[in-house]
Formats: sequence, structure tokens, C-alpha cells
Amino acid sequence: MSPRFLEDISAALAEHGLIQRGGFNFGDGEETPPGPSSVLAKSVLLVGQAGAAPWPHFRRWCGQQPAELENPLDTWSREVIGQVAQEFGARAVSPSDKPWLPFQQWAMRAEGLKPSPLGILMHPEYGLWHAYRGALLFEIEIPIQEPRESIHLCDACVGKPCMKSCPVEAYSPDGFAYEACLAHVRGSNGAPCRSGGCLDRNACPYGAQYRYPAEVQAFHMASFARPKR
Ligand code: B12
Repeated sequence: MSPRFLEDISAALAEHGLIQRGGFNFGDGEETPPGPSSVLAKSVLLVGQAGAAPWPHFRRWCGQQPAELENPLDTWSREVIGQVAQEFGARAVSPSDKPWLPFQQWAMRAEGLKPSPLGILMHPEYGLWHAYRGALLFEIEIPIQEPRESIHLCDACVGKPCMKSCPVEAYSPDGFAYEACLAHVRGSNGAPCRSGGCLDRNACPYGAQYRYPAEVQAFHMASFARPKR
């Protein structure tokens, strides 16, 4: 393995606006998904985004695809992360692969993050404005450091505006009221959510400089609200 292994992966991802989101070596006897040659993976490196950095890359790619492509962001992510995986001897997996892989559990381990009251992980710099687009599974151990303990911004947030802005109180200590959220977003009063994104998520005061532009939030909300086939 080249001494610049992780830096080289970062450079390949940066061409698509993507970043490494930490990783770790699995423990002995841990049940892990297979790597590139079907042997159980020894390590995982998460790939994702801070703010909406991949958006211009994704939109350029969209311009060359059929207009009615289903799940275009997943398709783009699988394509570009798949190329990086091939180059570096890994198998690429997606957060949308079924059965679902435990991306948030991996992320908590990889970057020491904790969930916000919304379920979205809170990042000390990006706030709620980050996501995972894939992961690289290796059959070798990777030279990666354990994450440093980071502060959990929600602990210091007294007013919790994220729990007070949704007209149907979709997020509560009991969890996420998926049906209520969906009905509201699709309904006649859901226009602000459809055009500018989740009101609770947008009420969070942290990571404001990484907030996704309205166009990006509208794209994600449309994909959330679209009838599932
Ligand atoms: C199913 C799913 C949903 C379902 C949840 C249904 C339910 N009640 O279970 C629905 C469709 C509601 C949903 C919505 C959203 N989701 Co979602 N979702 C997933 C998905 C594909 C699988 C979750 C899962 O079961 N994993 C399997 C278990 C074993 O893994 P896990 O790590 O233990 O899973 C954790 C999550 O399930 C979490 N959880 C449980 N319920 C909910 C609900 C929400 C809203 C969130 C964010 C997390 C969450 O708790 C588990 C324990 O840690 C993950 C990707 C993934 N592979 O994990 C994304 C994921 C959790 N979602 C994500 C996001 C951002 C959202 C949205 C907030 C935004 C969006 N995508 O439009 C929306 C909320 C809608 C809104 N109004 O804005 C991100 C979170 C990123 C982060 N920074 O933490 C993920 C990781 C996808 C990604 N590409 O990054 N989601």
C-alpha cells in the first residue's frame, strides 16, 4: 500500500466534490459485508459530502443522461464511487443498497458523531448539512486513526429550535412521524417544505455556511415525497 493511500483516495473523490468521512478497521469476529473478492471486509472508509459540494458535478453529469432517469443521485454516486473503488482495490456500497447497511452506525464510529434530535447526525463543523454517498470496503486493514472525541453541539443547544418548527411536529422524542411528514409535504400547506426543505432541519443554528441551497433541498424533498414504486 502506498504511504499516500488515503490522500490519493481523497484526491480522487475531490474531483467529484466528494470527501472521505472517516473509517475504521472492523474488530475480530465482527460480522462484516464482503469486500471486492467476496472475502469479508476488514475495513470501511465512508464517502460523503460537506454542504452541497457535489451538486455542480452531479448536475453536469445529469445534463448527459436521459431526462427521466430514476434515482439519478444514487446512480451518479454509485458510478463515481464505483470508479474510485476499482482504482483502489475496494468494493463500493451505497446507503440505498438493500438490505440497508448501517451507515449511521458506521459514521458514529468513524467520526465520533452523535444523532441530533432529528435523527440526522450532528457534525461539529457541518451541523446537519452533510450526508453519505457511499462507502469503500477493503479486504485489508487501512492506516486510519481513531476519531478524536468531538463536541456534540446539540448538548449545548438550549432552545432546540429543530423541535419547534414543523407544523405537524413530525420529529419528537418518540421518533420520526413519517406518514404525517409525508402527508404534509405533499399537501396544500407543504409548499415551504417543498421549495426550501425541512423546516425543522433549517431551524438548526449550526453549520449555517454549509446549508444546502434551496434548489438542492427542493430536489431532496421531491425525491422524499415522490410516490414509491
Ligand atoms: C430508511 C431511511 C429513511 C426513512 C426512515 C424511515 C424509518 N422511520 O425508518 C425516511 C424515508 C423517512 C428517511 C428520510 C430522510 N432521511 Co434517511 N435514510 C434511510 C436509510 C436509507 C436507511 C436507514 C436504516 O434503516 N438503516 C439500517 C440501520 C441498520 O442502520 P443504522 O445506521 O443503525 O440506522 C440508523 C437510522 O435508521 C436512524 N434513523 C431511524 N429513523 C430515522 C429517521 C430519519 C429521518 C433519520 C435521518 C435517521 C433515522 O437510526 C438508526 C440507528 O442509528 C439511510 C441510509 C442507511 N443505509 O442507513 C438514510 C439516512 C439515515 N437518511 C438520511 C437523511 C439525511 C434523511 C432526510 C433527513 C433527508 C433526505 N434524505 O431527504 C430525510 C427526512 C425527511 C425530511 N422530512 O426531511 C441520511 C442521514 C445523514 C446524516 N447526516 O446523518 C442517511 C444516512 C442517508 C444518506 N445518504 O446520508 N430516511
